[in-house]
Amino acid sequence: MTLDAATVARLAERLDRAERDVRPVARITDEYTGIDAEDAYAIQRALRDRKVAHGASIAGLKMGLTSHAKMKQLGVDTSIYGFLTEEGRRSDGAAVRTKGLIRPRVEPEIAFSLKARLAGPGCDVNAVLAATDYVVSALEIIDSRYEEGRFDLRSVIADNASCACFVVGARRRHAADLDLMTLGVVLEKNGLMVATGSGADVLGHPAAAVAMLANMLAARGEHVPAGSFILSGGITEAVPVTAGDRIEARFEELGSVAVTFD
Ligand code: OOG
Ligand code: MG
Repeated sequence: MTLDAATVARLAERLDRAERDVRPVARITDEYTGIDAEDAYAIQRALRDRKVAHGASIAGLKMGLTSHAKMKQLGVDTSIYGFLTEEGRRSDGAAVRTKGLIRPRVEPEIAFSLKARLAGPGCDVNAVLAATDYVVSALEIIDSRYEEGRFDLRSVIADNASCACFVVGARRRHAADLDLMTLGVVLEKNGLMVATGSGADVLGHPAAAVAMLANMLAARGEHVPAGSFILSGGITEAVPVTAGDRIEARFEELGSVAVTFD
């Protein structure tokens, strides 16, 4: 940790404002070149506290950079996490305004809703499956609040892992009834297939991403609360969208989930 509390609060405010005003800002590491991951998560935490103070409620958490497709797209090999708000939740078929976003991209994900808390260290796939109420298909809409440039993990962690909003499919399934590893997905943009993948693309098993989340939080003395909704990370690379686009992810067993942009 290299930043003081006042700087952390100021940087969180800058990112919050960039999102609200739809106006990208310079990467935090351009100004603070020496910050570490702890600084970045402290800024993310301050951003979360700010949003809650302004009336947002926390829906859960997201894992990011959990698939080779995403890691390759961004040139990194470390997974990260962020938070989800209820205000960011959309239902299947929702229309999202591109005017409210900077450079939106969409990725298909498998989401978990937890009935019990999850705490690390030592959390594993079986513990995640035992704590899961249901799994459901999802699309995450990501939108970096930074000006275009090289990808930088610490800046992205501070920017809540680029989360903008998320669309949740209608078909809830018990995890025990499915093989989440071999469960396939076809991603379509405007009716044309753009990517395919399966649950195994996410750290070998999407529940492994949720376990990693619990273990990462344990290192900070935190846990995943019961009732949390969790995005386990993009299965394929993210697809850029503009007004008029429609994205649909067709999941085996979990059905389809779609979003349109206007
Ligand atoms: C970072 C967000 C990563 C995922 O599912 O991998 C993420 C980014 O792509 O800007 O949400
Ligand atoms: Mg994602």
